[in-house]
Amino acid sequence: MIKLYTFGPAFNLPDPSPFVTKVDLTLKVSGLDYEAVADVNNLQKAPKGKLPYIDDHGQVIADSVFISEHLKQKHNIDLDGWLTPEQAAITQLVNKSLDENHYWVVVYSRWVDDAVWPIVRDNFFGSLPFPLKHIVPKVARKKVMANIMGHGLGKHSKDEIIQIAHHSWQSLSTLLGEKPFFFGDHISSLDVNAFANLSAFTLAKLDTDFANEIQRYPNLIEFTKRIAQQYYPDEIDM
Ligand SMILES: N[C@@H](CCC(=O)N[C@@H](CS)C(=O)NCC(=O)O)C(=O)O
Repeated sequence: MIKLYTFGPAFNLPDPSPFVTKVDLTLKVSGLDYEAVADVNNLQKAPKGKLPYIDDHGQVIADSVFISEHLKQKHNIDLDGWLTPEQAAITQLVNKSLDENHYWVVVYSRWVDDAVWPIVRDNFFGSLPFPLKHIVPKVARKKVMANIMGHGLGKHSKDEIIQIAHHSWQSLSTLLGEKPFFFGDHISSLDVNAFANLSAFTLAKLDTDFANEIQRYPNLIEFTKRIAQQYYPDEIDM
């Protein structure tokens, strides 16, 4: 059985990481037999120092994109196999935009925003013994702050980051329209990745300004609810 290494559920989400959620949902949609191994210490064993990674009968693959590629090569699982070449190209680029830009908005909303950080800190680190519960979150936050600065998103003001988020949400909302999924009646990797990213604001029990702002796009809210109802009826409280 495939083992998927995750952080474990948080904030009413199957996983706090959009990348982990992306792979988890891909595996659910594919119907392959898999087991999610939830442990924050998985990070220490991760081949690229990041989650997710999978162990497929001894074959260890890190990174959500390479995991998808592996599922295609080894198990013939391709959520985009039915798309036209043009739709597949759009999917590639929108997925990159979600991974490389929207993801950092999610990171900002949790780790940088002072209004939300104490809740995130207690959720992630609250169960550590003294004095680790005071030291580890400080070190971790410093590292995330350095990463988001290095990426560049962290250099913007909160209002500017909200604007950047609106650009993604507006485009996704237009692309989705009133359809059940981005390309009609069937799920594709774009739906999976959009769910993984948008649910961080539409379904997470975290009262961020971003969660308020995304309310302007009812079709995106309904989209994430529909996917949650279908694939996470017991894990996500709606
Ligand atoms: N390109 C990777 C990104 C994975 C990633 O950034 N994972 C984050 C969690 S969302 C992580 O493990 N961060 C821990 C760290 O950087 O120390 C993928 O697609 O899987």
